Amino acid sequence: MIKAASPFFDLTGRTALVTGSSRGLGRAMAEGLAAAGAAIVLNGSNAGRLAEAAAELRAAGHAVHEAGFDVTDEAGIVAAFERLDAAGVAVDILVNNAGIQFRKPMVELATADWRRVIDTNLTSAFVIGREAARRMIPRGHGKIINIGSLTSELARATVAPYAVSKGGIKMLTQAMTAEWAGHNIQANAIGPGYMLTDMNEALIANEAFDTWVKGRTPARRWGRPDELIGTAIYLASSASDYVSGQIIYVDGGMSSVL
Ligand code: GCO
Repeated sequence: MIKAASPFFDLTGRTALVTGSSRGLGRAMAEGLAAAGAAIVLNGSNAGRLAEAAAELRAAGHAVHEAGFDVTDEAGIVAAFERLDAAGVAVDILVNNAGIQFRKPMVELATADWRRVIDTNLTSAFVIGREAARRMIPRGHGKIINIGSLTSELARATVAPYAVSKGGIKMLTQAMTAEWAGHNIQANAIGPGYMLTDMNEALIANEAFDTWVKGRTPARRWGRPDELIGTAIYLASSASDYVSGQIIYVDGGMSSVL
């Protein structure tokens, strides 16, 4: 348990649904929110990985529920929320983390691949956010944390659908604020920089790209998934009750410099 430095950051009594949380950034944030006192609803589309992650978090003493749905399956999302309702599990904190990357020049990009990235990274955040908000509004409180990217602001060649989806995440966060802040729901985003994740494995292994990231990042290094935890706890806690529509970059300074 991370001893809360102040009651502001204590998540005891809250439940957090983190999409794509059986590995990578989602797993790290789920563990961090659990350590701050939250019960966790783990999500993933791979049943084996989800069960393994749930067992590991339970072994660490955390309260864990499992919600194995595909974030592009609207019926599956609705059914998962209905199962949580029936089990008396109220989602107080939603982290829309699930996402995929697909690197290809646009002139070679199939429309189906474009749609797959947009559906997984952006439309899912709307659908899951809507289902969560429908339940948060009558309860009078909620926290939504959407996971953006440096590409929420700046494009990079060969990642168009990903960048467009993450630019959309930034504006969806602001749209959620426009409609839900009056119901005491704070919607914010985290913009990770170049992080050491499976999704970036090919980039990390590429010497030229690795050199570029370290040269372009003022911190001169890649970020670790656990380095998102503090910002996730902040945005999930009462410390951010008057903060909404913001995107906080955890990027070693990359978005701040030319
Ligand atoms: C890429 C990377 C990036 C990072 C991250 C940067 O191909 O450029 O996958 O998209 O993952 O989103 O903020």
